[in-house]
Amino acid sequence: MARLPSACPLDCPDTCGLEVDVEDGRLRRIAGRADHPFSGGFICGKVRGSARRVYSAERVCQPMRRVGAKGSGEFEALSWDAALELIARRLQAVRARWGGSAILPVSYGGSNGLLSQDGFDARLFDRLGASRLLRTVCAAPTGRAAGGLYGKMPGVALQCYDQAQLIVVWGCNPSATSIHLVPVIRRAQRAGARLVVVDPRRTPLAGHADLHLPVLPGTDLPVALSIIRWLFDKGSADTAFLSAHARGAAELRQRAEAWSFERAAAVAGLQPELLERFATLYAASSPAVIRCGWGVERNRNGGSAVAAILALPSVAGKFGVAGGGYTMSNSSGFQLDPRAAVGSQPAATRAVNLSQLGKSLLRLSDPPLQAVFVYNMNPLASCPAQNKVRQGLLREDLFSVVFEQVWTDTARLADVVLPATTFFEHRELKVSYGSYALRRAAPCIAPVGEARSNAAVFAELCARLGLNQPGEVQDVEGLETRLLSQLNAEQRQALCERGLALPDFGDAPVQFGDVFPKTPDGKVDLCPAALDDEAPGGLYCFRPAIQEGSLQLISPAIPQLVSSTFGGSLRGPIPLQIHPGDAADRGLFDQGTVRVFNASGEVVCQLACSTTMRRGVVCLPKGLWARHTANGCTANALAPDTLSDLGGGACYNDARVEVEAWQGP
Ligand SMILES: Nc1nc2c(c(=O)[nH]1)N[C@H]1C(S)=C(S)[C@@H](COP(=O)(O)OP(=O)(O)OC[C@H]3O[C@@H](n4cnc5c(=O)[nH]c(N)nc54)[C@H](O)[C@@H]3O)O[C@H]1N2
Ligand SMILES: Nc1nc2c(c(=O)[nH]1)N[C@H]1C(S)=C(S)[C@@H](COP(=O)(O)OP(=O)(O)OC[C@H]3O[C@@H](n4cnc5c(=O)[nH]c(N)nc54)[C@H](O)[C@@H]3O)O[C@H]1N2
Ligand code: SF4
Ligand SMILES: [Mo]
Repeated sequence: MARLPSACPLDCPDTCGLEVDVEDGRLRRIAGRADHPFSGGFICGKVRGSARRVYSAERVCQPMRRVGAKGSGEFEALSWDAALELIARRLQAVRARWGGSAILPVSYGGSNGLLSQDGFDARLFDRLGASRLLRTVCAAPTGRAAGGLYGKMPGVALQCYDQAQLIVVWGCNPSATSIHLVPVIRRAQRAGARLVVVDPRRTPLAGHADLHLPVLPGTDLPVALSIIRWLFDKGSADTAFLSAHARGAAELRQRAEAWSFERAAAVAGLQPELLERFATLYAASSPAVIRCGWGVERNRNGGSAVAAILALPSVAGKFGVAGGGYTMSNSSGFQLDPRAAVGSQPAATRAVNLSQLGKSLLRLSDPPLQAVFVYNMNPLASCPAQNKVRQGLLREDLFSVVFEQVWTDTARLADVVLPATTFFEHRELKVSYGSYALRRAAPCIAPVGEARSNAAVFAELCARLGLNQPGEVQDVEGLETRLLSQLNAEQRQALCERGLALPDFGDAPVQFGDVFPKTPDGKVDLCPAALDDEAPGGLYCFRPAIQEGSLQLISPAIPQLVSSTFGGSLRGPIPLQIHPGDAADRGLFDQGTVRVFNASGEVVCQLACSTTMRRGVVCLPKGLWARHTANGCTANALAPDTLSDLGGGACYNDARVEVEAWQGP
């Protein structure tokens, strides 16, 4: 038996170091690598058990071609050569008749690092002149807001949270989505730190918090602005910091002016006293750190809300000490660009917003989308407006390729399905976005069945379509060498010896001590003109919820299901969570079957009454597969394809629904 080093590249802030036991060429045990910082030897249950997924009956093992009607699930095997020839021919035909922009790559980045995304795939689609995909289903509004205020300033490292006196967990549920942060927070609490949680639900950490603000979804903006107003009014704003390091403070103050605690609390569905207690605690505590999560962004006000939250440490003067400041995404330690490494650049073609995939498949013209190539993503599970996505993918005149590890609901709708390797079967480089590390993983086992890596398949398609230029990088080894050449000698050595390299500034930067805003003038811009132009009504302009549907549906992660990747092995049914009072008002019973509906669709599922829910808000987790509900639809059938104020992000948590007892078909 061999014990091999690896690293988990899933879309998760923690990027754990792994050790993998392999016997007779098969995965036996997957565990955490004890000598790796932050993850320190323990990993989530999903990845610990992921050998089951690697060898599951649902694995795509060969290239397959549809033989029955679209969506019927009838496929026949074909050779790789025949499959790639078919795809190359169809893409060429679409380009000849409609132009390159009739082709759309559809990807997000489920388990993908620098070697399996934005390298050879980018070269293929850039050079075909395909439509450009705006990957907005996650992190687009947060990225716009954080970038606008601070440039890509590195945030507080998660392992430094035990140095804080006050920890604010805002729209984030680390118990499901960043498990290694939980023990750090609990340790800090034992040493006397206070914890505030801002979340519509009583999450596990909210249950341990000194203060829990159960805001209505989409109302963080007035909450944050009311605290900003109070800080200025009470003389608690750090005017010395603001005049030395920030621009736009007067403008921000003016825009916060309308938000008294009373008014913000009324909009957010809270007691005003809670806001005052929060503001007082924040002003009085140092170091104070805010972990802003992605739950804040998934609504019409998400971008401005994140901007207002990230403005708080500037206004209150919380920077310059270890454990003080904010964390959003800590991905800026390394600037490695696989697209540049393969010599490509984005084509100047039209942009298609991934959060409006369904609408784009159904309605785009000039030219209409004629071919989609799905990889690193499960759009039927993950995109809003699921019924439109399904209808779009079922279009008879659309040629669709799905390059997948397992038979997802999306794969079942494809014309051609290609088998993809998992990260146990291909090499990968991954920059963490929680702790600060670049990790490297070599393959531990041979590809299962005929699976191939993204790099191999996209490089081969580039070759078949004559898109390569002489002297360019042609394979994954060449790509990796190019990327590693951008590191310094010490980082390269650490990566080779320990599988892990740290950024120039180390792994625990102090904001305004070691790292500073990466804005053009090095200052915080509290009211950036570009964001002000982009947000409807201007930055920090609150847009009230659409008043249809008496309940707000949110669809955050749960521990077993942070994305759809592990949905295949999760047993159903998965219930809709509701406050017992909201259930009683509607004559609904715990564990009864209900119909959750709005104008976009309906979900038939079980009901679970839970006092972790607040009144007016129901919850059905993200990442569900058709098998998890009675009618095959999930939260995304109810999520609108409207866009957030910044970054064109998805508004999953703006869904408004009614719930009634299911009367049968
Ligand atoms: N192990 C593992 N971890 C992962 C991932 C993985 O694949 N594996 N995926 C990662 C990815 S892609 C992401 S984006 C993150 C997401 O992780 P988080 O940042 O935790 O985001 P969510 O799970 O969407 O929601 C977090 C919380 O926000 C609350 N919420 C919903 N709406 C609002 C609102 O309007 N305001 C406030 N204040 N709270 C709200 C929800 O109730 C929820 O408890 O997790 C990452 N973590
Ligand atoms: N309702 C609702 N929907 C949401 C969200 C929400 O809060 N609410 N959150 C959104 C968020 S935060 C995110 S990040 C997205 C995630 O949505 P997706 O990007 O769809 O992520 P996954 O569900 O993990 O699916 C990734 C797929 O890629 C495949 N894959 C993994 N590695 C490889 C590879 O190397 N090659 C190939 N070819 N395929 C591979 C996996 O098998 C998996 O099926 O979902 C979004 N959807
Ligand atoms: S906690 Fe995150 S990084 Fe660690 S093994 Fe699980 S998914 Fe991977
Ligand atoms: Mo995400």
